[in-house]
Amino acid sequence: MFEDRCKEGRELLERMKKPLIVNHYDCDGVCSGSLVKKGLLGLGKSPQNRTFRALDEEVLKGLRDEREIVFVDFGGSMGEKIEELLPDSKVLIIDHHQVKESKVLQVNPFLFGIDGGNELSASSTAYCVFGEPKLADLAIVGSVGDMQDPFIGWNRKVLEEGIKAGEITCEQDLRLFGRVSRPLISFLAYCTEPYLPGITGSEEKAAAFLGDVGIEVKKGENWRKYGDLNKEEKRVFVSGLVRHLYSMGRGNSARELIGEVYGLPKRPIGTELSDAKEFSTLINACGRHGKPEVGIGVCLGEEGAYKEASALLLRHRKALRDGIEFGSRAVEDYGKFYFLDGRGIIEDGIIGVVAGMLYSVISRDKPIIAIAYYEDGSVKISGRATAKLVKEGMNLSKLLHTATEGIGLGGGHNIAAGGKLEPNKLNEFLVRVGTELA
Ligand SMILES: [Mn+2]
Repeated sequence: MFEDRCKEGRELLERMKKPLIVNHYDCDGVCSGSLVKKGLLGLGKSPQNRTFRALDEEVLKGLRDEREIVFVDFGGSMGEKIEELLPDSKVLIIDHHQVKESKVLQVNPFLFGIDGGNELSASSTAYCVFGEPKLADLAIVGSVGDMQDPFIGWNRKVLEEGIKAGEITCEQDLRLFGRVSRPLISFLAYCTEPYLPGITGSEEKAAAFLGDVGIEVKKGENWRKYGDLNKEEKRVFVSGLVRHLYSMGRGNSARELIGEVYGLPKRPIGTELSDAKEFSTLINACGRHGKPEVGIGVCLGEEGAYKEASALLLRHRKALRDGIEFGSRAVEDYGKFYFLDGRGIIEDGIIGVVAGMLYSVISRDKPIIAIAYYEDGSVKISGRATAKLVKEGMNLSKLLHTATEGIGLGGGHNIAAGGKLEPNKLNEFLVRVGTELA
């Protein structure tokens, strides 16, 4: 049973002294890496973190001198390689990607028939290993970062434990980024998820919209935030947005405006850290712009880390805005899927996020495959689908795995997957994707 495996994992951690935590660089990777660090500190250990964009043989070879290693948010598919390359190390894998069992001890929901794609992130899996309610906030932030909300199954259990312990709140409200931390005008002007046609990208138009619906943007000297509005103002604001989106032919986005939001009342109120979604974007910004250690510092509440992360977030949001502006012009309809060529324009670290956000400007009836350059000139692939497509049988992990066979690497989740291609194999890859989807 999954619970027994979690207990085994915990027992192995208890036998470690100075483990090296090796985690993935995205939000879930950084949150799970931080959660494990916090948990281990609580057990009196002296852990350290190292963050990687991907786990491959090169990385494993570089870990040869490490005696105790915990892999988080990746490693599940590398069990045999780990055995071969790190035969003398004590190793635990905490992962939630589709995988097979090996001799290395692995805590992974997929090994127990639980869907790690939507029921447990690496962070909430790590939470289950420690079972410590104080760690529930990071578990939830990681799951939100992996787009697993609204929570079901095991995530729901973690959420409920967190609520009970006073670490998390949960309510129905506007789901837009910045609802707790951003003044209303920039809240709207910088909104990329969903993209608000006619508003996103322009402070002037955002201010005009607020004027139209009759909401005051300032109270005395202070710029108001969505969280400062009273109930009636919130209602007026949301229905104005819904009307706007429908008038622009974006009814799909309108339906996604409201949903479950998760608050973190023990983190500084009025900052990104008090809302799980904003927290997750902050962490993503750190990891994806080469500063995962700042993200870990934020998760652990270290001084100074938040300020540095905020600067990275500004940069991140500008890159996303530019990316989606470019993407909505450049995305092509390839029949069975959409294709976005972001090479030379969109950074590899955010191409997947941009691909996912494009669903607010393209129809949701087929998957999107986007590409960018890695620093070494090879091609990064990111695939995104929708929950509805997955329900109808779409499996992007399988698709990318098959379509890259012999010419690259690919895998991940049903709904979001990634890969890497040798530079001159793009045409072959695209033809294969088309064939697989036919
Ligand atoms: Mn993950």
